[in-house]
Amino acid sequence: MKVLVTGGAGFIGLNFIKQLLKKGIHIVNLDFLTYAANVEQLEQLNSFKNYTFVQGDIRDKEFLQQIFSEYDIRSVFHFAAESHVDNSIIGPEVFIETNIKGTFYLLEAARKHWMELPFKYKKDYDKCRFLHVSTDEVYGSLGVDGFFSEESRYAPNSPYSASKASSDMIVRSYHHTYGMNTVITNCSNNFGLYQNEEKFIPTVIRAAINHQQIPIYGNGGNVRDWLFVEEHCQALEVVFERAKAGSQYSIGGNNEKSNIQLAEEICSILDQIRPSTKLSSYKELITFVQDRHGHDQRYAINASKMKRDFGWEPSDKFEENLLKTINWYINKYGFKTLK
Ligand code: NAD
Ligand code: TDX
Repeated sequence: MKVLVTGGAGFIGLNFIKQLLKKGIHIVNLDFLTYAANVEQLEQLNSFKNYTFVQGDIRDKEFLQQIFSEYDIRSVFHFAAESHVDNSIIGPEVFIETNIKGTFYLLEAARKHWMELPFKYKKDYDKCRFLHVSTDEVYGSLGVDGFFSEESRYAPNSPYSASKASSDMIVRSYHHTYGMNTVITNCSNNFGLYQNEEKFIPTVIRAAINHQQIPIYGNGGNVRDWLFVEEHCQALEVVFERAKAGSQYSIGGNNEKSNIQLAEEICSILDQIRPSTKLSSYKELITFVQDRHGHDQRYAINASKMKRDFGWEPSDKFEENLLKTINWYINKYGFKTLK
């Protein structure tokens, strides 16, 4: 019996697999290896005996059915997705295909495999679990006040968030209709090691150390709630182990920053640990550029259900984790790119 992780070559999936492998759990990592995959990092995982990599597409339903039977999958952590909002604005179709249809095919493969297993008791079927990793963006945008929680109304604004919202609804329906043991998590913005360079924090670091303009959309006043990826991964394990079937959890960092505030914070850290040879501060590179279409103003999570049910809460180690992240990116491309 093995645990299926989809999208395990991506940012969060890779962090998650590293966490689980250390515990001796056997993981099957199913990833299509799109542009977002961390191929070099994946190779290091091959040294674990309890790890199997399968390259494949969640849009391929026959292939998914084979995987469920071949590895007798009874636990699923579903990360695989197209994840970048800007890409969804330029080309939404692959978001519909991967995030909606891909999730549907995966649910179907799980349902068919689990229903065909010769379980003597319904409780054995109920032990098979499908955890769907989703986002706070399904709830749309907040004004200056308030927080998203499990009770918030779905109001997605981008093709990305609409595709994630749709996938959440399909997962929900599989619990209500087929009694499948599903759980949905909606997390705020993650940061940390292995994040694709298209995302905001890697963009700021890369631009700064290359002495390029640091692009800030609009006036930089948009707010995100940042959570260190390893804390998100721990939260997912807790939810998987302890949540009730059909439940949903909001996960957040309790750590709101406007984009301009965060960019300046990163620049200040870089000024200390890797001062520019040309500028008195990297902040001089900050440039306001055209805003993202339909740019959500503010995301913030009330994660009190996670605390109440499981005692989980985010740490207050943002600065320490941001420094760790910056150092990792400097090692990744700092020395060779600094002019
Ligand atoms: P990512 O873009 O870094 O990685 C996605 C992975 O999925 C990649 O390895 C890619 O190769 C794989 N993939 C894409 N299409 C596939 C397909 N058709 N078949 C198989 N694999 C495919 O994404 P991420 O930031 O690690 O996000 C992981 C999940 O977490 C996503 O579902 C995302 O919506 C959700 N999420 C992300 C954040 C965040 O801040 N990054 C926050 C909340 C929720
Ligand atoms: O160059 C940039 N300049 C800029 O100002 C980029 C790439 C982003 N931004 C802004 C847009 C957002 O307000 O920074 C903020 C964060 O942007 P992203 O890193 O693209 O993240 P976001 O759009 O908030 O979505 C992320 O969090 C929720 C993930 O990409 C999603 O997958 C997740 O669901």
